[in-house]
Amino acid sequence: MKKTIWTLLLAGTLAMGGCKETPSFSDSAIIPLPQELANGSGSFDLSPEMGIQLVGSGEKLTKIGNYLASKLRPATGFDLPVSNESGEIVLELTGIGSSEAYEIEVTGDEVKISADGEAGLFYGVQTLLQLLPQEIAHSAVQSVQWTIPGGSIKDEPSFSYRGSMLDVARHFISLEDVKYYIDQMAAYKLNYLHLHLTDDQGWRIEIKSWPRLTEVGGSTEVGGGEGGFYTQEEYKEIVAYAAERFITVVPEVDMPGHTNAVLASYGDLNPGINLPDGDLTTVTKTPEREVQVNVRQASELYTGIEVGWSTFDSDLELTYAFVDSVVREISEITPGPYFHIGGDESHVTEKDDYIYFVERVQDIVSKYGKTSIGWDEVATAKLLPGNIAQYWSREDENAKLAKAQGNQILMSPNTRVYLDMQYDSTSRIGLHWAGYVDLDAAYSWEPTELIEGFTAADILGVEAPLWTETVTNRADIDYLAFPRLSAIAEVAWTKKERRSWDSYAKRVPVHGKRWDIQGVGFYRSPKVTW
Ligand code: TNX
Repeated sequence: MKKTIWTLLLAGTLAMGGCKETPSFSDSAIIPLPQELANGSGSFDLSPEMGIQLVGSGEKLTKIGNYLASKLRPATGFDLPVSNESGEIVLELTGIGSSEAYEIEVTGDEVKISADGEAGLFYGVQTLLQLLPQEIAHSAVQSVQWTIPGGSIKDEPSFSYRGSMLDVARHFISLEDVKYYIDQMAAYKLNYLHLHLTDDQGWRIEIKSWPRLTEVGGSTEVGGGEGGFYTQEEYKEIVAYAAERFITVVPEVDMPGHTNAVLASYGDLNPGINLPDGDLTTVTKTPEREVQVNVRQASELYTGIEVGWSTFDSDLELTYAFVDSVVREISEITPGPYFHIGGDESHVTEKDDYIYFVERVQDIVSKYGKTSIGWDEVATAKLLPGNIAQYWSREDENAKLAKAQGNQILMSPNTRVYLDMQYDSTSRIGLHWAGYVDLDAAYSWEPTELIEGFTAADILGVEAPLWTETVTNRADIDYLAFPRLSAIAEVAWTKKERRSWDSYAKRVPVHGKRWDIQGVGFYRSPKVTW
């Protein structure tokens, strides 16, 4: 008898050693870390005859089911039919609200994701994809046991705005690469894509009533490349692609500074710099060159990377007619609530002119039914109720001015979330005016603790900007955005008490394997063991 038990135990141990060990549920490398996660019993094996069952109704529910199937089919090779009748992966939508919360229950028989809102269900799907072995990221069939340990998750985000910004002005980013970035954002439950559509070096969105903006202003970029722009149809395509992934596009037209591409396209708008109207005189047209021009003549296109030297003329009525057309045309094709008016680094705009300009532009944005976001300097003006100041400069004064007016801020502290900062002095691209931002710096901070007197109620959320002075292609985007974007996504999603660098540093290497599989050329920060 004794001998039999020992034989059985030995056989069991050998069998366990023979197959790949299933990690426990709580060891799953989910980023952002769910708020509640508990081990269960047994484990679920995804197998060829299984399917996806939709419980509830609505067009988006079907879309989410199909999205999940499209993510599971390539690597598993399974059919995974999506139906209302049966299936072992159950997607249950109990409402149609805007809730981003979801729950997951994994047992031996089924995986059930339930949510009260469509976005929540979509996030549950993202979590499920991360619960599966990383081979699920392959685009060709893998012979893998598709096991998920038993357990349960209850999850919802800390902040309602979790974003990233692409500067498509300094270097134009193709439609295809923007979609690629949207896919990566969706995997980390980010829900706002801010497009910095205009700057000194380029204008990147078709405006039908001012066609030279793209003909002239879109014709180059930093370094003198050919630039580019999105037609309104292409912009709508980005908006729709993002919306299917529960991401809202926030368009930015940066003004009154950062406007040389406009001034090069329409001389009538060009005040020159610090000049009284109408004088023929010498003006600094670009930081590098002095040229004789008459004010109201087009400036030269600019392909350098200096900031803070161009401005609109805030006394000129044509300026506001221009802004009105631009805000109207972009708002018409932007379903999201926000319009970003820029407002940063207007170093050559007189303070009074700046305030007057920002207040008039806010009114125009509000007339077209949108809420303004502006870089934090806009808080020196009177903000309309509900408008947002984006904290970037580390000028706490600006953030405090916003709060004193009863307005929220969006957190983009440059020493933590600027994806264009170099990781360290050896980084092959990136700037370092705000210092070096390695992975631990991007991870280890708390939005509510950065500015004295601020609480969660004062903060709309967190956004990580990718400025593209040194970014020219997808490999450059990958190198600067990953892994940092995943760290910032966790700061925005997971509550402070749940977050720890040690835990993140153990989970992110699993994502590194997925990025390798997907061909994402991420930076192997020496701060973690990959
Ligand atoms: C500052 S951040 C800027 C951008 C530059 C960036 C480079 C902000 C609102 N303005 O114009 O691209 O630094 O890091």
